[in-house]
Amino acid sequence: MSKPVVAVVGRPNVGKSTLFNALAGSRISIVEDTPGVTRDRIYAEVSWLDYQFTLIDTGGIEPESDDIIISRMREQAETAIMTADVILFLVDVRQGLVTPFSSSSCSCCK
Ligand SMILES: Nc1nc2c(ncn2[C@@H]2O[C@H](COP(=O)(O)OP(=O)(O)O)[C@@H](O)[C@H]2O)c(=O)[nH]1
Ligand SMILES: [Mg+2]
Repeated sequence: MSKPVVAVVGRPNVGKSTLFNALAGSRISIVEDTPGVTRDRIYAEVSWLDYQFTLIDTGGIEPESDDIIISRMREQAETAIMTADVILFLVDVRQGLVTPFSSSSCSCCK
């Protein structure tokens, strides 16, 4: 049986790559203060407690942007969401859900 797939998604700069690296046990994904450093999907085979799964780090979702790179990052995140068995949606506790996710902003959530 194939391993479950877990995708880490959320807005840029909320700590997705930090969590990804912590679970992967290695600094695979770049952690930066600058949003938008991770632009594609990054995979790691993870063994955490007694669980084995494939973990995906994503570039972050900015629903309101028309910027081409940010749009591509959103598509990458949407692909990860559609691939995943489990979705870890991270938020910055200090900022909360600052941008409402309308049904038009994320095609995979329609
Ligand atoms: N205070 C605090 N900073 C964090 C935490 N997780 C990540 N960071 C910092 O937030 C910044 C963005 O982290 P990163 O993992 O690259 O976010 P990503 O863009 O969502 O992947 C980096 O400077 C991290 O060191 C956390 O739990 N607490
Ligand atoms: Mg990142």
